[in-house]
Amino acid sequence: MAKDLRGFIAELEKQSPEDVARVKKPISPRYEMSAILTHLEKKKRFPLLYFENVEGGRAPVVINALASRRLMAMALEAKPEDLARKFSERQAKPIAPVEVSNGPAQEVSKVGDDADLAELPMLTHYDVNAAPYITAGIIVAQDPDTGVRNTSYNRLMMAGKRELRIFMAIGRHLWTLHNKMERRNQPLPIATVIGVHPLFSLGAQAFTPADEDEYAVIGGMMNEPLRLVEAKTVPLHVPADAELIVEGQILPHVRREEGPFGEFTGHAVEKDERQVIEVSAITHRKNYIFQDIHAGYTEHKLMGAVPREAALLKAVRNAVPTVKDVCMPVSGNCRFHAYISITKRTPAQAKNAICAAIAADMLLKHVVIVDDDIDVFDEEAVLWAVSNRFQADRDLVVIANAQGSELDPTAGPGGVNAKMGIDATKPLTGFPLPLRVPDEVMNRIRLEDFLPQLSR
Ligand SMILES: Cc1cc2nc3c(=O)[nH]c(=O)nc-3n(C[C@H](O)[C@H](O)[C@H](O)COP(=O)(O)O)c2cc1C
Ligand SMILES: [Mn+2]
Repeated sequence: MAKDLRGFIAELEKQSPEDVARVKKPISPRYEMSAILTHLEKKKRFPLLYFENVEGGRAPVVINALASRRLMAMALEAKPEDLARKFSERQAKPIAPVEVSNGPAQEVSKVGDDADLAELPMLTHYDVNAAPYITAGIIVAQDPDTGVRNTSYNRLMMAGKRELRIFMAIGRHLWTLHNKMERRNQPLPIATVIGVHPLFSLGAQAFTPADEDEYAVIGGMMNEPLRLVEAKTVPLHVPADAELIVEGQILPHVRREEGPFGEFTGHAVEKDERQVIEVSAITHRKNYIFQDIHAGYTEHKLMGAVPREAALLKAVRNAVPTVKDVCMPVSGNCRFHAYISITKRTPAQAKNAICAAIAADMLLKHVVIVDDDIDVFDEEAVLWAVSNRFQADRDLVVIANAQGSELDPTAGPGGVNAKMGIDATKPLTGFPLPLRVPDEVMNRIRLEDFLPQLSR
């Protein structure tokens, strides 16, 4: 069976039922689901949430399909600390998609004026949000000259029965495709894919060159070819096993107000004049599941971490072959901070690692390089290394006025911000020895023999 969202949930309920929480009481997508999620986040609980009974008889909603490294590790068949490595492995082996004549994603098809976005259970997360949004929509678009397909998550604001407004970060692939078409005074046909297997979500975010077909990258991530069907109203192929597809086009030379919207930084982004999508069809499974990703919450941050960590690992390895691990922690929105461990072999390699990391990821602001005895997934251990092995006058790198994210709340106009590198590695020689109880004694004196009640 093809990998899809409902198959993943069924598998999860079988293998790890405590990771799925079904809400049976009627609930509104306007703030109420967000309240449930907020209560759980405060308790640091991140189960996959399945809202079965959505007000107005609308489709059920799933949130948190990628809210923990453990869930992603399950999907990728890897250990949590190996996610970036496994992601890189699969990214290096794309699998071409296959075309099929029909698929569940088109069981119900509403074309033209029959399409109505108001039927979807789009969520309103925060008091500042201007309208309900599609937040788990993966936009597929094709380069008109090369035929290469791109995928990216983009927030989509509800603006009418058949109108969405879109935020495309400037310079990214989707923005570039739209820009190319706009210069020709033409619309860019797109399809928005909603409700997919977590591996689809991860593959869709891979850092890829513009000439690589992202459907093949997604296939590689899923370890099976993606099944595609012809879209109803746009010249594109769409995933046959998605829950829901919204077809349409990004209009040339049209800008209308989008936002405010609460973003991944935990802050609102102001309204601005942004691009407009005219919807031409909505297709879905008969009993489709709607997916949401809560902006600024753990899932949103973590799902972006793995593709970025994979890209960083690769870039830093070019500069420092003995790089060990990379973690982009939730405290840095999984984008602004990176903790990188290296097995240091030459006196100043940490500085090279800092430069490589900063150059590789535009969103990254702060990099901490530690020795390989520090677990980068243990934030306290990383800060311990900073406190003991770092001197600001010698080990700090600051780059002023670099390109960062437009969403960084402290950045200047156009997302210009500062980058900082912290070398928290010890010198190769002449540093005090770390503390250790002799290995022989650690292995001989076992907790289960002396304090069995505390050994688990
Ligand atoms: C949940 C989520 C929401 C996102 N929202 C947006 C968005 O609204 N606009 C945007 O430009 N990028 C957004 N991104 C980031 C893009 O999906 C990501 O940078 C993508 O890989 C860009 O691909 P591209 O360069 O191929 O267009 C989002 C990512 C995630 C995980
Ligand atoms: Mn791309």
